[in-house]
Amino acid sequence: TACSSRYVLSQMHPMWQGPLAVPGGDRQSPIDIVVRKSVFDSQLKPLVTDYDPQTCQQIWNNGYSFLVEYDDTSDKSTLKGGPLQDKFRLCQFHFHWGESNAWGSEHTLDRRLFPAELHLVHWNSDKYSLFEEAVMEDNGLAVIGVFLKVGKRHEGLQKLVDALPAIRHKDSVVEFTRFDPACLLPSNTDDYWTYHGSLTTPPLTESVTWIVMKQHIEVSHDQLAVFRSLLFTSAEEEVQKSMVNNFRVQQPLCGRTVRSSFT
Ligand code: SG6
Ligand code: ZN
Repeated sequence: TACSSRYVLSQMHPMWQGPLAVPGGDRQSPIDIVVRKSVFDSQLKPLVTDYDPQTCQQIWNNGYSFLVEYDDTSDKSTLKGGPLQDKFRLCQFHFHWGESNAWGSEHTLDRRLFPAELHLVHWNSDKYSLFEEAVMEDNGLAVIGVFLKVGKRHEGLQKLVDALPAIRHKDSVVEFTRFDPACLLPSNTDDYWTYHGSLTTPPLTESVTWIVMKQHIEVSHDQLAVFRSLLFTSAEEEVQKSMVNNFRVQQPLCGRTVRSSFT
């Protein structure tokens, strides 16, 4: 069955040279969140984010997405609360998006697709000493997912959008400082869904507590168009490929429960 399979199918991208061995297979991400099947859990606390914009370091095109990376050598930018028992350190955020506004998110709500999805990646610094260690372990990572909708221009996002032309090609990196990731969170972070899942790219390890925000943020069509002007390919390659549709296909729930912090 889909849930006992130890392999995942490759996707049409050089990063996915499959079939790939995955450690388990019954806790994969992303998933469709069926709102009426999610279970309210009164024990779920509000999220506590404490981000220091001074830890922001650089932005790079890794050939799959663009990453804004944070200094994670100390507990200066952290996430606590919500479904989490431990303290988690922010290491990077990135997005997934489509070639059109009709799709692009990894998670969906009652099968509804969003044009893009933000992922803020954190690792458990109470239990582990490096991201590389945490990524292999149960309860190692916590990722906040935020859906993007097309509407009015997002002021906070614009500083990021302005930096993208400098990292158009794969493997390009530029300095990027003092960006407060909290400006990309919705106004209400108390309402979210949470479930146990995996990274959505190799190594696909099932180490992630997913926290998907109920509230979306709004960005303009023009801002998303700049995301789409990035390239999967390096400057040396002859055939240049637009960076679009960098999401993983949805994975079976395999009996997992999605909990909600709200009714
Ligand atoms: C993105 O997602 C990033 C990459 C990787 C991947 O595409 O480019 O850095 O992130 C934490 C990590 O390895 C998986 O992260 S995700 O599961 O949050 N989508
Ligand atoms: Zn992601």
